[in-house]
Amino acid sequence: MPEHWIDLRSDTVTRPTPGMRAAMQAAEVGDDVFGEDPTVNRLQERVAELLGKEAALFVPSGTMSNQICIRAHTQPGDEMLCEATCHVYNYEAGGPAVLSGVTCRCIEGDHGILDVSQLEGKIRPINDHLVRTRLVSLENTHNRGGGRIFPLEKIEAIADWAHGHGLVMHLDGARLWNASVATGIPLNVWARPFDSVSVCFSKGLGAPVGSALAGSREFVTRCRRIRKLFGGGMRQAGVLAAAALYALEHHVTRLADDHRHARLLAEAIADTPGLRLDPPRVETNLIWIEVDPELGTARDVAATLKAHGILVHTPGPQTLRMCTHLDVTAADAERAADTIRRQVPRRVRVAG
Ligand code: TLP
Repeated sequence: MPEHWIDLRSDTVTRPTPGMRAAMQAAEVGDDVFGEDPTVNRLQERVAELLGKEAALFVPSGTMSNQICIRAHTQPGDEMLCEATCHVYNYEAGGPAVLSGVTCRCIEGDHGILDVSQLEGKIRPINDHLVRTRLVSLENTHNRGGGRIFPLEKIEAIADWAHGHGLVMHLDGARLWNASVATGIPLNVWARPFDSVSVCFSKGLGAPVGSALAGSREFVTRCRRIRKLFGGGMRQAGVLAAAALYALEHHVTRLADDHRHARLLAEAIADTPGLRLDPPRVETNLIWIEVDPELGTARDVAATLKAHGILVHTPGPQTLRMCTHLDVTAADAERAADTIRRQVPRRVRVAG
């Protein structure tokens, strides 16, 4: 077994750094269900400020954050418009249906990206037979879309259309930090078109736990009650908020390294017969790959890489995902790229 694993399965696998652990140990805490945890309050203020919103709320996970927002924006029998491969619909255990009684109308995008022309005409007329179209949910960067950045002008066009028709806009910004670092566009500009924004500290930023949602003060007050309903009220959560604050201070600009490492891996994949980047251009820290059946299955390729100390995710029979993050160094990325180039084609020769 290799001494040092290079874990590219997800950017959720990072472990808190010594600096982060020290910040957690030193955190001042109180009972956050009483609103008395000073570190949680500080984090919430900081997130609201970064996203240009009136208020923010610390929650245990990205899933809970998205689902609280959906619940707060809707009534049972409402409909949400979203992209067909989005996380909120596909990977949150049916949350909109189960937790909010909301139906999802999924619209196929281009690697997660929708154009306003695809939404036009999708609002149901007011009629006793019909669901009420209420909410548009977008994702930036788009996970299943290959870490693509949702172009700002497309978001703004969708928001103008949605608001013009009385709909509300939610953003699953689990990796909004990556979009901001890759484009240089500040977080508050990305967040402006949305009524609610969810961000995660436990992916690219490397915190062990935690997400936050942000919006108007009135919206966040309603979300606080729903957080309690969903069992997400936490007590001395300052130890976790301290990790998130530390990550905001120390781990945002370094996301550029993750993007550089992802491009390094993407070049190796592009050079490897039998592997195809999908989408072909890697914009942030996620790399989605289609495996030619002649090479084998995604699991076969993953097993080959595992034998050389590299772990990747196999979300589909012919689909692989690799993800760069805080615990993948430049040397790791180079080693992984080199292993892909050398070992994956050899698989075919051995198998053939
Ligand atoms: N994504 C995880 C898995 O759930 C697939 C991953 O490994 O990428 N929004 C987006 C865009 C996400 O990618 C994720 C997690 C979430 C929300 C949910 O966050 P958590 O895991 O904190 O509930």
